[in-house]
Amino acid sequence: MDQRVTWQQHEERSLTAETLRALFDNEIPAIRIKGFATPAECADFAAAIRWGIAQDIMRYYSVKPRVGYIGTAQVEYRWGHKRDDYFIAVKQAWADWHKIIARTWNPLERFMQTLRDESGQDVRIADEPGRGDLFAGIIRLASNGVGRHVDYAPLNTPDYAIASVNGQLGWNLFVDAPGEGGVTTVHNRPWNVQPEAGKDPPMSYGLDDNHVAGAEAFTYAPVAGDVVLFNSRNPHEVSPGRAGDHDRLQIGSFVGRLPAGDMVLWS
Ligand SMILES: O=C(O)CCC(=O)C(=O)O
Ligand SMILES: [Fe+2]
Repeated sequence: MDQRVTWQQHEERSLTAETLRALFDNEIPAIRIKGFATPAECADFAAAIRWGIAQDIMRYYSVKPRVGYIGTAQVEYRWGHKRDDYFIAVKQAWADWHKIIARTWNPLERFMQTLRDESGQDVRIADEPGRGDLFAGIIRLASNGVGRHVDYAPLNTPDYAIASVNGQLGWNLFVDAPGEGGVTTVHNRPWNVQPEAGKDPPMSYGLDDNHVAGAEAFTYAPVAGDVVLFNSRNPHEVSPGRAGDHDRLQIGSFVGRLPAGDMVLWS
């Protein structure tokens, strides 16, 4: 992809087969599915997350600011870990996650069905040959914001099967959201920093302004009940919510597009 690229338009779009393709191809900045969940469903899911926090099911990423999660993140195992460690974590992640889902409803299933209905494509959880499913559907508490980073398996995770995707999106359903702050900025500068042979992929978290200088930016606000999708190959960050405001509670994953057009999900 070119270093200098521009989106063809700058509005959030609704989800159709065509806007999905355009987002994968980085022609538009974001898709919003308004009212994906009702206020009652959001309250119910948020209560299940809070129960999980009280039960100590929530863990915290190895990054600052502090982001809580239920499930696991493949990217935390991309280097410095044996592959076995990740697939052990996946088992625990699904067990923890099902404890939450058992108390409420399943946004991951609903989202996958929505993608199938709109795209007409096969949509499934990503798997690694000989190893089984990855984990998808990470539940997060991100009220303190998230540092600037990129999520793109072909460059971040070249030795897993998900590296064969030719486009990667992030989706999140917000079930609670701060009234101020908690805004995501997406910079139109698709990550293109190639791993050197025999070395770990370059760090793609905590990216400084040099990585986005001159790039156009798009911001979206979390709204409880809405799903927002964006192209996660672009650097993105989340600003902190205001202290004492509502928490930023969400569930989501990545969606990778395989060369045949079918899609796989992981977190
Ligand atoms: O919460 C958001 O708006 C985006 C979080 C994020 O970095 C992601 O889903 O990849
Ligand atoms: Fe991300």
